[in-house]
Amino acid sequence: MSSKAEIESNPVTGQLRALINQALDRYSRFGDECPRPLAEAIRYMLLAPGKRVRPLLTLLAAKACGGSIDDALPAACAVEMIHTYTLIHDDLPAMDNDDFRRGQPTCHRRFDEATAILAGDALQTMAFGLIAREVKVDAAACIAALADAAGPKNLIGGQVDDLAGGKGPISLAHLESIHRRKTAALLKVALCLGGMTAGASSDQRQALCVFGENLGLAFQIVDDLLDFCGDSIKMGKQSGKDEQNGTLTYPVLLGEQQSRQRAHQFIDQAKYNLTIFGPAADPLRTVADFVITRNF
Ligand code: GRG
Repeated sequence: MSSKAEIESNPVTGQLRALINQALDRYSRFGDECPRPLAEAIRYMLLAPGKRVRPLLTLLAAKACGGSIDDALPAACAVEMIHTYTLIHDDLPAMDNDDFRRGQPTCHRRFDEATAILAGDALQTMAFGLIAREVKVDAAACIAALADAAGPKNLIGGQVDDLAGGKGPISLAHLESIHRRKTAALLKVALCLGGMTAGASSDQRQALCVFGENLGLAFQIVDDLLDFCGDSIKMGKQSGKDEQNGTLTYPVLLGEQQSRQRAHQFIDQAKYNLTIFGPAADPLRTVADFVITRNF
């Protein structure tokens, strides 16, 4: 499974993506209570054709732990809201200054900078409100886990170091530390939240966490490789931006072939981390295969 068509036509991931898209649509209807340009900007990016990898992971983790998709759906959508806010803010002129995202003009290009900043802010508060209102088990713990992953020690801190690019230390350890925080933390918490909504055992939660960490590290190497040598049209965003922005990446540090090898190592390790689930985790293994073979 490597292309958009394949992820959509796969019976498990295709159906769940449709469910996620419907729920995101439902959770972002505001009526007259939200100024129209803000509501439009939020829905413009949230409902744009993203891969929905993170919410899929939440739902599939819940299933692997014997839980229900319905119970996990609000947490899954909350993770996608946080992810979408980071994309909107990352694309701003003050950060990566990108023109295209998810196959369409970036939020600040389609609207304006102030609206894009505020749409990102709104998505963040919507995510936490959604969990508080809709998650039935351990909502406070879910909020804390998501706040940790998205906060200064992880996602935001990783972004700060990423923006420093070539000005920071140039070593594999530093690059990996950025990837752990900027990318892997959100994939990891997406999985953990699935486990939490399903009442998973501590062994199951631990397995999901390490799976998420390894999957996230592979995900970011593949993202670096796609930026280095991918097809802008398939990806729905401009390639070559990392070099333009002086971003420290795997292909710059290790070259293309070694980067690919490292991504494969992380995926192999990630699949090994799923052993305790047996066949119940097969759909998660499918997502791991998608992560390493994706071309968008
Ligand atoms: C602004 C606080 C803040 C953080 C930004 C998400 C991010 C951190 C930067 C975006 C650029 C980037 C390469 C981030 C790493 C995570 C990543 C690979 C995001 C893209 O995720 P996909 O490929 O996107 O899942 P879609 O559009 O498919 O959801």
